Parts: sequence; C-alpha cells; structure tokens
Amino acid sequence: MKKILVANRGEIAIRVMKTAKKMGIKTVAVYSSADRNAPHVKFADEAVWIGEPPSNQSYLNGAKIIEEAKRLNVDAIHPGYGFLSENADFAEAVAKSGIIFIGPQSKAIRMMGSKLAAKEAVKHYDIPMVPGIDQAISDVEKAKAIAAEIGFPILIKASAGGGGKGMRIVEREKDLASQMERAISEATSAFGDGSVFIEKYVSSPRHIEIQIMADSHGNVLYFFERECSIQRRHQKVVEEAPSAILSPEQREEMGIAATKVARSCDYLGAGTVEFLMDAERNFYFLEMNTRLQVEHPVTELITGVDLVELQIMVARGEVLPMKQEDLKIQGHALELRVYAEDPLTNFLPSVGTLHTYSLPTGPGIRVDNGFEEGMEIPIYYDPMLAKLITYGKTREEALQIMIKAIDSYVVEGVQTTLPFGRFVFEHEAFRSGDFDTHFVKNYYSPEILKQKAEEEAEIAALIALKQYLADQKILRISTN
Ligand code: MV4
Repeated sequence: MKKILVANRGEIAIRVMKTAKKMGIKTVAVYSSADRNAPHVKFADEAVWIGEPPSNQSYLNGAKIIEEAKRLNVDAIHPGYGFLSENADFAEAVAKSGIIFIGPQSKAIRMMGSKLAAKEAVKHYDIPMVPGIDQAISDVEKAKAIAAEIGFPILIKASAGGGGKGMRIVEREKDLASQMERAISEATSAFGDGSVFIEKYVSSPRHIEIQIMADSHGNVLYFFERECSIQRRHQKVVEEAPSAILSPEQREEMGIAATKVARSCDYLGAGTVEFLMDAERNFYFLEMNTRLQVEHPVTELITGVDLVELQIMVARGEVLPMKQEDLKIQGHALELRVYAEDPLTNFLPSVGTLHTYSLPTGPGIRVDNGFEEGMEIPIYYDPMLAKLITYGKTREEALQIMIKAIDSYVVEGVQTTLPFGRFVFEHEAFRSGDFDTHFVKNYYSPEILKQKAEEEAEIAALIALKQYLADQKILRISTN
C-alpha cells in the first residue's frame, strides 16, 4: 500500500494522513470548492478537486472520488467518519474498482446498517438485548399485544434509523396506534424503508460503547469502553475512557459480547458496538457502527495504540500485532467536541471567520484539529472545529488538565461549545460519575453560562480595579 486517498475533510482527514505519513504511505486529499485552502488539503502529498461545496456534489460523490482515485493510482481509500463511511454501495464500488476500502466488507456495513438485520445476526451469540421484538411490525393489534407483554413505556424504532432518527416513545396504549402510524410514515420518507420494531423503553440509560478491531485471520480484539452519555439531541459532546462506573468483570463481559457481535457479521477493521446500560447496570446491545468514530482518540490514549495504523494493517491483510491479554487500560482520557455553535442560543451554528484561533498545548493535551486562524467556517458541513482531548493518570488529573486547556483555547470570531464543555466538566454530576443520557436536558440552561460569564467579568473587573489602585499608589510615591 503506497498511496491512500482520504475521502473526507477537516480534522479526521488530517488525523488519518498523519498515520499514513508515519507509515511511509503517500496521501491524497479530496476537496470541494469551499475547501480549496483548507488545512487537510495543504497537509496531503497530493490534492484533487471533486466538486461544488454541497456534500452531495463533492464528499458524497462516490463515483467521482473513485474515478480520481483510479487516475492517481491510489491503492486504498480511507472514508473517515460521516459522508461515505457507512455507505455499503460505496464500499462495494471501491472494492470492485480494484482499490482497497479501509473498513469492513460491504456485507457487514449493510447488515449492521439495518437494526433488524443486526438483531437477526447476533441472535445466536448470546448477546443481551433490550426486551422487544426482532421483526418489523405494522399491525397495531399485534403491537398492542407485544406492548402489553413487555410493559409501557415502549419505544418504536425504525430499522433503517440511527442516531435517534425515527424513534418514538409511547407511554400508554391509547397512543400506540397514532405513534406507530407516524413512525412508519416518518421512516418511509426519511429512509425509504418503513420497517419499525418495538423495544422496552429504558428510561435513564447510559451510553457505553466498545471499540473492537478485527483482522482477516479470525482475530477480534476489544479495546475497552467509551462512555458517551453526555450528548444533546443525539449529538455527543463529551466522551471519556474508561467509564467511571464499569467494574473489571463487567468490562470484560461487555468486551466479549462486542467481539461476538463483530464475529456475527464477519467483521473486518475498526468498529464500535453500542450498548445501553440501565440504572441497575444491566447492559443491552443497541447497534454496531461500522466506522472509525469521532471519539476514537480517548481509546488510543488509554490503550497506547494507533487505531488508524491497525486499520491500515488489517486492510493490508496483516495479522493484528497484539493479543487481548496484551491490552491494558492506563490512565484516563476525556474528549470535548469543539463546535462552532453558540451554547447561549440553543446551539445554533455560529458562522463566521476565525479571527483568532490558538490551540492549547502541553503535557496531557491532544487537539485533533481541522481549522486555522483566518479561515472562514464553511456553512455546508458539520460545524465541528476540533476535538480537545486530555489524558491523565487519573480521571481527576485528566479533568484538571481539561479545564486549563479549555481556558487557554482562544477562539475569536465565532461562538463555540468550549464554555459549555467547561460547564460539563465542572458539574458535580459529571465529576461524581453519576449521570445518564439526560444530563444536558436535566442540568443545562443558557442562563447558567450567562451567569457564570457575568460573575467572571465581575471578578476580572475587581482585579483590574485593585491593580489600578495599586498602580496609583506607586505612581504617587514615585512622583512625590
Ligand atoms: C433506546 C433508548 C431507550 N430504550 N432504546 C438513541 C440513538 C440510538 N442509537 C438508540 N437510542 C436510544 N435507544 C431503548 N430501548 C434510548 C436511546 C437514547 C440514547 C441512547 C444513547 C445515547 C443517547 C441517547 C439519547 C436519547 C435516547
């Protein structure tokens, strides 16, 4: 493998290229007209224009990307996350064109992309699942019977959905018919597939996911968990590894369950198996994400592995270079997603130019960044600027480093989620580890941040006044 094309942009494109360079592999960037001068383009050995700014004319145009890859004699394509990363047709087209897709086979992507097919696949592997059904349902009377059996509240989910799209909570039987009708029509228009199914609704879950890696020789390893419960509207904001609440026994149990999910679909490469954990700490398989995830760095920091390097190795057909017993958790890592969004206006995208953009540095700080000072933030794509990741020997140390790093991360020109991150990391519920997926809804309001900003401004004013008065004294003494 001499040359890799990265079919993505921003921080993840740079992240992948860094490892390729380290391995002596040449890199090709792709870019839209909005990204001509973007850092990922400058970072690559070669760069190729693939279309107009809207994603469907550029970063989602698989045919164009494959055409350019062939023209440039590329050996492999890394899809990053988002865009084409979980598009089974793209993975298949890449393979058909004689280029290595750095990821699982299209069959595994397709299977795990359907929640019902995934349930079917793992059925015989003894994986804990939320009580519910594993068949599409459209008959309301049947649905009522099932709901009565598992007990309200129930959750209607779209088989083709993901990230919370097409989900509906039903509290009572009288709402079931109308909610089911809506769920089916929503799923049909959003995914072109109206299949829905029913699960018991787990009311205050934690979201804990396991990183796995599989080679083509039958080896599947787990790289422990990431806790991703701090999210808003299915958008993760803060992640950490390890989870503050898992016991070593449960960690192993979930790890083994995750490797079984990977085996159930003949998985290859990096994948993430998502679990829900209820208040009694029972865990249930939710779905599998067949890509390298945004939050993979926290796993890299606590295990000392380069997940992209492993992806490339197994894509080349090599055997995973370690055994499960070689993997140990060391220390604690936290990640904050830095979005150009305004936490004071319900996280509206904050468009504009990065007049000042200065990243924190120092021991225990890693910033996976895709932007630079002076750049305008394109409106066409996800507004994530960077990921601020900190590492410490303990959770407490990682937290202290994180708060300092947030304070020395300087962004002027746009609003970001940095102050929101500070709010999370300073919150007692987060610090104690006692939180669930409702953290943001339960504890956050813009007023809290506003109040904090005012208090800080007041303190700053008092310090300035004190200094002024002190200076006056000195001046008087020296001029007398
Ligand atoms: C659930 C659930 C409660 N009960 N399933 C959200 C996205 C998708 N991956 C599945 N999700 C959920 N499934 C049952 N049976 C609650 C969620 C959920 C959630 C899960 C993980 C992280 C954040 C979440 C926020 C709201 C709902």
